[in-house]
Amino acid sequence: MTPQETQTSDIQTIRLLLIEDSSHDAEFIGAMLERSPEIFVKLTHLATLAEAVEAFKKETFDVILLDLGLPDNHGTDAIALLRAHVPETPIVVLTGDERNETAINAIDAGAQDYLPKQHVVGSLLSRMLTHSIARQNRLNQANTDALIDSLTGLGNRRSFDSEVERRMHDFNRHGFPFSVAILDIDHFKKINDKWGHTVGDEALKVVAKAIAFQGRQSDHFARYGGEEFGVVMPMTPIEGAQIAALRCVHRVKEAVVGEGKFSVTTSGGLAAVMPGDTTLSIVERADAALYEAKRRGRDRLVK
Ligand code: GH3
Ligand code: MG
Ligand code: MG
Ligand code: MG
Ligand code: MG
Repeated sequence: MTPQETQTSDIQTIRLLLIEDSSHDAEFIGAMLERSPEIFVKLTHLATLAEAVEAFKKETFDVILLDLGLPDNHGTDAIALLRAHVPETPIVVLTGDERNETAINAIDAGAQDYLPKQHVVGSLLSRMLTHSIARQNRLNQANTDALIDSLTGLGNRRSFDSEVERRMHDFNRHGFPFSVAILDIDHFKKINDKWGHTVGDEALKVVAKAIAFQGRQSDHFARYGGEEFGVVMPMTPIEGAQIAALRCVHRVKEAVVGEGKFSVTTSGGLAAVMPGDTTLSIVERADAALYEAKRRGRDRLVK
């Protein structure tokens, strides 16, 4: 029987990456965790940061146990490097250095916890690992929740803004083009008035689904405001973006709401990034185009 088969449901399986250059220390830690009854550890042991960075391309870990004295990186810089690669994975620092200053530096650099090797005992280490993972999971979940629109499951305004910011940075730094579309449901107030707010909410979900359907993997969809949706299209100049945004407008029109009772139309404004743009100016240009689409009679896209 494998260890996994013997576990009961309240024993946690932890995918642990141990970065430790001393094979003696690594064996000691491995043996200790094996004897810890409250966790089952799937241990990966690597001796350098370079190997760890390579491993992140293929594998996911629940927690990293990091020796601070490594041949290719001595000290807390290692923490910053790991966080840059796997920002959502908690790091517990293990070191032979008992000074308070080292502990403080490690925590400041982003480690979740700190344990001098002299004080390692199995039950303490296993608790540190499980608590670090639990804390990080709550943080990751909160970060995700903060970016999601709960009604439609798309990104929210904040996620839209941060996506535009990220693409603007890529444009300024590397010249990567991108486009932004804002789509607004036409006469939505009338729909709420006629069918009620619950059906209105259902319409928002249907529209969200139609807009996000079959977009490119890299396209980012968000509910930007009440009945407005934002689409950020990375690596997409205006011609391609126009085709994609028009497809959104058409798909919304085809979708039915309220068990086939009715359908809705949208108006869209489109803008592609230009030299000198800011995150504000590109969104304002898309907004101005949207206003123009409304003015020209709705159910259309203006760039
Ligand atoms: P226009 O074609 O000019 O965009 O007209 P409109 O009625 O869509 O625009 P207006 O800005 O006047 O009204 C937007 C309406 O969207 C107001 C509100 O009734 C509705 N709305 C906004 N957020 C929500 C929501 O979360 N749920 C529901 N059911 N309705 C919403
Ligand atoms: Mg060591
Ligand atoms: Mg070392
Ligand atoms: Mg609106
Ligand atoms: Mg509207």
